[in-house]
Amino acid sequence: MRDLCRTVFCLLAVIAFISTGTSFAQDDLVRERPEKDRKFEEPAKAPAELAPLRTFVVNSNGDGVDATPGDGVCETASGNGICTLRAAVGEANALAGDDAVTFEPGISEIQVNGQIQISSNLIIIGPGANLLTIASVAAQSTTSRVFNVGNFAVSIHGLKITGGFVTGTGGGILNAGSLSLTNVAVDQNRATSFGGGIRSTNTLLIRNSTITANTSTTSTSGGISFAGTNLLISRSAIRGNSSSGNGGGANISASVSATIENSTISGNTAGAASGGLFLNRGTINNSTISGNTANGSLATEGGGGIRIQAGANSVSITSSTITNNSAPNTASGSRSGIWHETGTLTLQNSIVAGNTTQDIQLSGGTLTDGGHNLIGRNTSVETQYPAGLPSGTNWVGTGAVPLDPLLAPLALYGGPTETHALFPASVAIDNGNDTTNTLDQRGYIRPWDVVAVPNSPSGNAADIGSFEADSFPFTAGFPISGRVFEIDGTPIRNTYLVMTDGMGNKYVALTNSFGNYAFEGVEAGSSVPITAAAKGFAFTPKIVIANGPVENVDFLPEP
Ligand SMILES: [Ca+2]
Ligand SMILES: [Ca+2]
Ligand SMILES: [Ca+2]
Repeated sequence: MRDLCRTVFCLLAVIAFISTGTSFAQDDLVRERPEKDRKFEEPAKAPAELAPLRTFVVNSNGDGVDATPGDGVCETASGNGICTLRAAVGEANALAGDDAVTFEPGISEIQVNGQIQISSNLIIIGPGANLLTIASVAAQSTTSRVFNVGNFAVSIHGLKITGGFVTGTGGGILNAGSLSLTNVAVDQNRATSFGGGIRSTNTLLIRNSTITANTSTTSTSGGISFAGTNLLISRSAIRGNSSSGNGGGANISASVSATIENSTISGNTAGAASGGLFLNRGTINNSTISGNTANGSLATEGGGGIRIQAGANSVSITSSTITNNSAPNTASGSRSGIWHETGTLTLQNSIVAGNTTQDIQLSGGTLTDGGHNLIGRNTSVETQYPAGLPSGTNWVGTGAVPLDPLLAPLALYGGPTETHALFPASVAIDNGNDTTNTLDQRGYIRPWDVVAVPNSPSGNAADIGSFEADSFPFTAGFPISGRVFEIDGTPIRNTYLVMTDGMGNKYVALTNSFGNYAFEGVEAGSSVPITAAAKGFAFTPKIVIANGPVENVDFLPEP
């Protein structure tokens, strides 16, 4: 390992050694396991084939191309040592095999004039979405997005993508490959056509990320346009995007079975149908859909929160909260919360209430009750949800006397995404039955029994919706540990180690007399930079990905 570190492959070899995934790209493509399983995950050994993975370290905020792609050296002119992001990706594209790109500390913004084309398996590891911005400064054109990802396995961590304005699809990112985004912000990009933020025609996995304020100026899909086969949105926010056509937040093609979990879709606006989501197959679990608007006035438009429309589909909504969405169109009732036209929708342990004028418009298809729901107004679904407090296992109001779920405003009440907290008198508390989740949307323990509140006789003390009242966070984080020692093995005591999390919070550890240090509870899946400082020594910072407990993150002084 130490010999390896004298080569240009040093940094990534270290990262590969200390990471616990089977491989970056492949591991990122594995579906996330439930929190309760990951908690007990044992560290895996990094496979040998990761050792030769090349890393190019961006040391310039310039935009020059690589002088000689394929020579294994990232530099914009022979011998100048200047490695830009564009040069690093260009060099990686020219070389066979997987590559990685990291950034020297202190680089906070890189302005790119024209898209960066990725045509190789690649991992890009930034320090955090709040610490590094990749901004497109090109004039609007067909190539003025930030990244164009070809059909390769690409994962991007810890940076912000902004400023793209494309004539065509995918304002921030156009993806034809297997793309994984973790701790990434896609903010304020525009496209004239599909996908102001992202357009994907292949696999797209979004974790711990935000897709905000993107616009499709003359078409559909403000935040995300998805027409691939595998879509995951987890622990992420899709907020404040807009489209002139359908799908303010996301427009997901009819054949796709999407998984949306522990996420918030809020404040998105469509000029036509589907303010929050157009979704026809898949699952929405432990999520919040709030404050979205579909402004279309035609008979074929509406669906403020969600529109479910295309053919013999099947959508399951569990432990989610759908509120405060609106659709002014009254062509066939007001389609404010959920507009369900075809296929089967199963609703379980969810709040659909407080949407502007109507909660569910059933215009066709089959609505299946999974029990333990809170329906504010049962207009259009009186058969499936007869009024009653309770009505079977459900709590159901009417158009004349709506049931108020007593939700607090959408805000951060813990966890990575905004939720609606429950006021203490809400009937959602302890009247639920959540057999899917061991945590609520925020990552707080569920079910949590409020002793003073009677539980639903057929439930498990879970709350209805995505928020568990009176609960507390489950720390699913992992430890990171290592030693600091001299080349001859002498431990260096009293070395300060500083770790920065994705929110920019700094944590400090001090080595003991054996040179050991440890950080506890590092957020699962996060990539964190660690710096070391000791009197008389200089150390190269490391970036660690906490996919499990990480040991042997050792620091040796620079010669
Ligand atoms: Ca080169
Ligand atoms: Ca409870
Ligand atoms: Ca109780």
